Amino acid sequence: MRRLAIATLDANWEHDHTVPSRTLYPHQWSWDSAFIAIGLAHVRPDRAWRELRTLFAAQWADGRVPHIVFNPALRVGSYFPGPEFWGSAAAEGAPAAATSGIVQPPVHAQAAWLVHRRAPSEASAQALRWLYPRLVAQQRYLTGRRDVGGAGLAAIVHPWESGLDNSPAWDAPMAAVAADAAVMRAYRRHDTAHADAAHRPTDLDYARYVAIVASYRDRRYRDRRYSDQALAGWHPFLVECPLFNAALGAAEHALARIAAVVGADPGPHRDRAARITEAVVRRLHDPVTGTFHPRDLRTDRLIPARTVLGLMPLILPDLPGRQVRAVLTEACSARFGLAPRMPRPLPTHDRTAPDFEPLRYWRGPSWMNTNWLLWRGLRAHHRPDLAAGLRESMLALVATGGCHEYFHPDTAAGLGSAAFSWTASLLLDTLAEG
Ligand code: 9WN
Repeated sequence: MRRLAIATLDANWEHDHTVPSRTLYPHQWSWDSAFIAIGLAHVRPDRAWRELRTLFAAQWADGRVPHIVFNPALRVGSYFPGPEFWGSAAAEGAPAAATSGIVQPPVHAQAAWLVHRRAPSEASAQALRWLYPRLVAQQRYLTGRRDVGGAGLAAIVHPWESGLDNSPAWDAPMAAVAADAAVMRAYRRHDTAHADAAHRPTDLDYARYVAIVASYRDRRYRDRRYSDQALAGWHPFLVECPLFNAALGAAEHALARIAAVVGADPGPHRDRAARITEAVVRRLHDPVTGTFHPRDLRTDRLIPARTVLGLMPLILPDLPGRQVRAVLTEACSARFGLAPRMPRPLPTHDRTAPDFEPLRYWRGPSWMNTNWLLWRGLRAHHRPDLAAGLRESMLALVATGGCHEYFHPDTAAGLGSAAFSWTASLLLDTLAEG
């Protein structure tokens, strides 16, 4: 399995970054690169730093780290929506490279810390010194311009920003986005040429994805908080996501550790981490269901769907005991099946829900990254029994399905891309840290 993982990452290496998949995602993706660096640290540490440096070289002047950095060498049409659709060059403060204008969960500080901790050296400390101000700027953007709700959390402006694109969590806010599936006749979807359409988002989903991007792009991705351009006034999709904001808080914990290495003050990071955790609990935890839910800022209501996103605040090391227990109850229920002995890792959606779909992308299949995050959270909260059960099931998943992008949650049959980078890299980390 280790050999398969290394071969997958080597085959997906593209001169200064790793593509998530040669067929489906041939450019550089933001949170993929963080997960990829974590695995590369075990086998190709120089490349791990290169991966993060390439991504942050495309950071915008306002601090946003784009979710896609496009490879200019690829032909038009190698991914939809491509650079011509995003039009980043017309936006103020965009880098020279063509990028998207949206972000993904900020798991990069955590990744940088893990890469350094794996083999601390003068070279890794130097890499941290380069990254530190950039990671701080990323946090400042997210907790500043993106604090649309005014509570110290970041709002996502597109389901793609969550990383769990078509999660049932987004059905309600997406239903309010005006779009017609027929507009997709004007475009050529690239994903359905490489993966089974029944395993991917629908055309109506895509019509809405495109409409939300167009709305943001046409305002040149401006998102000042207070002005006639404030996002709250016009943007059709604004949500506080538990995974995204748990990553935001975990990043401050990682930055506190990085600060100590680079000679900066860890104190402000610890303070910010505490404030984010408090806000995640206050704004996103529902004492009735016991789990966390996204908050739709358009209605100021929690979204009722119980998806794997609701378990992700477990990655916050300072999550209060009450919420830790509640999340573990949810994770160990029939909805998700966490146990000291478990045949399969967690699915991405509540197995008992009527809209659970075992084959469709983020609406049921098991993914390595959400399970890896939960595994880390279980270890941080001293549950070695559950962490060990989950780890075994993750290894069995890849042993059965290979380095696929996602997996049937019962059979572990591989779905989507057959050579997916973060499956490979997180497998390496899971194997190494038994
Ligand atoms: C849109 C690259 C990315 C992941 C996301 C995953 C998928 C893109 C797509 O692929 O999203 O960003 O085209 O479907 O949902 O989490 O980062 O692997």
